[in-house]
Amino acid sequence: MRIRSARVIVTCPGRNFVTLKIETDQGIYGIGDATLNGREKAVVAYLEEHVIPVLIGRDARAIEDIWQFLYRGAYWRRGPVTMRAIAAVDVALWDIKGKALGVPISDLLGGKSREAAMVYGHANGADIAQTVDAVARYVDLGYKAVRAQTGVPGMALAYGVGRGELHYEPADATLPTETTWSTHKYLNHVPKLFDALRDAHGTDLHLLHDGHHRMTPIEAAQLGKALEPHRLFWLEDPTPAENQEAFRLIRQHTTTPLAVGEIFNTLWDAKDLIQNQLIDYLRMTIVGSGGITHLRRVADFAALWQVRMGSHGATDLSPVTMGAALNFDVWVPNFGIQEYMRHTPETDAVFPHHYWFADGLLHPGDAPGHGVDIDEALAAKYPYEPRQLPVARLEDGTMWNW
Ligand code: CS2
Ligand code: MG
Repeated sequence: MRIRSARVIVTCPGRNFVTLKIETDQGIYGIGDATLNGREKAVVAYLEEHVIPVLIGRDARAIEDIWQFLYRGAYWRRGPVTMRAIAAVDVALWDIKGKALGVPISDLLGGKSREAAMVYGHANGADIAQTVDAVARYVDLGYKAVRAQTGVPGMALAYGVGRGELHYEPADATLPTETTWSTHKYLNHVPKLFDALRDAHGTDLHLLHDGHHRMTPIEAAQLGKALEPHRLFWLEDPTPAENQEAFRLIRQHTTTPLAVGEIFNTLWDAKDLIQNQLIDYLRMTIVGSGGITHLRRVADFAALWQVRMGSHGATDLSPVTMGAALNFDVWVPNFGIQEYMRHTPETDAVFPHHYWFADGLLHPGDAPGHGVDIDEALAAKYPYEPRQLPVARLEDGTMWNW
């Protein structure tokens, strides 16, 4: 089964998505997601100029060899652009293999460890009362786990506090929106949110929180300590992880579980964090980390240190990634949780899929491959729109981590 053609489809049904479609000489095709939020065209060029030409004529069944060819063969390894391009090829090929054999990708990986994946939704509000209400709405929808973010007094546009309800989308403007950040104000306020949430919603509900890389290690340690009585499921991205050692300091001070990894691209970004047991959950996902072929190696490595997988699942990860991620989640032995930020109805229509939500769990469905398709005629009605992620500055104007 040879690769006959491959092409990139860019569509913006409310937000931009980059999809690679690979077709074989046997009429079977597969699709993979290559979306890099705010930098979409860089991956389009990488695929069109450097990857697609070397794919044509190759054996579509040789997933491992093609992965190694694209990773080692580029000489320039790793990075968000390269690894998304590789992921798109990899996922499309797993999709083709599943379709050719008539089985879902979870079967190719070794079969299901569970029927469905527990997911968490995003509750956010301009203030604590609104966030408490937003969490209630997720509980009513059946969620067992909810991430909670709140606006902070005196600080406009705190991270994670959206303008919409279920469909929060940070990449909101052609040029980056400038926001202001104060860790001091944030640290004074966030523990009050979790006091209110536990008062209102009790102790059974899993609560999560995302620090979005904004704290220094000692500030993160303070927050982790302050939140210990509320038994968070995790505190995410407490501090930037370029220096993996930074987490040692946080870990020495708090038992609040730590999660990191949505911007990681290979195992090398996470190796020290895992083997030194500095984290509890790894948030790497298929589209960011070179596809299923690499992520399953990462997961097996993490399992040795009891680190569980908690895949990134914001709206910039297309339904194609969600379909692949759910096949991965129901297989992976060291599964933790799956993030699930709902896509808009327009996006769901462009990407018809077999996964479905019930009682706080996402079910991957039993369709061959990953179970997600693209309606190309509909996709063509939504042309690319340049959009970028916001930036953050401290109150004195210093650039900070968004
Ligand atoms: C976030 C994301 O989902 C998350 O945990 O950190 O919303 C992130 O900001 C976006 O994926 C950026 O594109
Ligand atoms: Mg995050």
